[in-house]
Amino acid sequence: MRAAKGGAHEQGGKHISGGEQISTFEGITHAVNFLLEKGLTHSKGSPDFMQIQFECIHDSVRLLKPLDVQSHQIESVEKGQALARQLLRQAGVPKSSIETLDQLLPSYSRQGGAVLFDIHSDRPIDERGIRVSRMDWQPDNYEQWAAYHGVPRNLRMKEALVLATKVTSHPAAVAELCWSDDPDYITGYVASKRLGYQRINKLKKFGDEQGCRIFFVNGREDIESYIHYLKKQPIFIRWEEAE
Ligand code: PML
Ligand code: MG
Repeated sequence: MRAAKGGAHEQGGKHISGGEQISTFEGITHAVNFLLEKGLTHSKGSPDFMQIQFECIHDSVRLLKPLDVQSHQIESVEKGQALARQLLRQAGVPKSSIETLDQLLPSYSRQGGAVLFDIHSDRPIDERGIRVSRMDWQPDNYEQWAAYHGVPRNLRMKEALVLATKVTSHPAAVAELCWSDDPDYITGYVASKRLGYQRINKLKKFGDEQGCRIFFVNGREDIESYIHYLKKQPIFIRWEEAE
C-alpha cells in the first residue's frame, strides 16, 4: 500500500503512508483492510491517492533472524545526528559520503521510498525512490520476540525492524539510515548487519515532516540484483530463542 496527498507520488504528491504484508489467500481481506485503515488514518493527513496491490508470490520465502536492537537515549537532535554519523562510520560508510548527504537530504523527503547511495562514487544510484516489498513477521513470533526482550509492542518499530533486517542482509548493503517523515515521531535508527538496529530517540525536531531513508551500498556489487532482492525476494523475519 502507498498513499499520498496532492496526487500520486510520481506526480509530486506528498507521501502519507506505506505498508507491506505477506498473507495467505484466506488472509487477504484482513490484510487489505488493515493497510486501507493504516493509509486512511495517518497523522500526516488524509490521502487523495492510494494504491493497494496484491500479487501471488511464487518464490520461496527466505527466513531471516531479526537484527539485534540497541537503544540510545540522547538529549538533543544534534547529539542524535552526531551519533548517527558515528554509527554510519563504524558500519563502513566513508566520511565523504556522510558529508555529501547533508546537501542531498532535503530533496529526498517527499518521495516515500528509499534512496540508494553508493559509497564509492558518493552519489545516489536511483533518485526515484525504491519501495522495499514482500516482507513480514508473523504476529505470534513477533510477540514472543518482544516479550523475551521486554520491548513494548510498537507496530512502527516492528515494520522498521523487518525492513532494516531485509535491507541489510544482502552483500551489497553497507548500512541504512532512517527517520520518519511523520511530524510526531522523532525516533530513527542506523542499521547494518554487524551493528544491528541502533535506535536513536531523537533524530529530528517534533513537527518536522522531513523523513529520511537511505541505503548505503557498495556500488561495486551487483546493484541490479540488490534492487530486485529489495522489491521481489519474499522474506519472513523469524526469531528463535538462543539455546
Ligand atoms: C517510519 O515510521 O517511517 C520509520 C520509523 C523508524 C523508527 C522506528 C523505531 O525504531 O521506533
Ligand atoms: Mg511515514
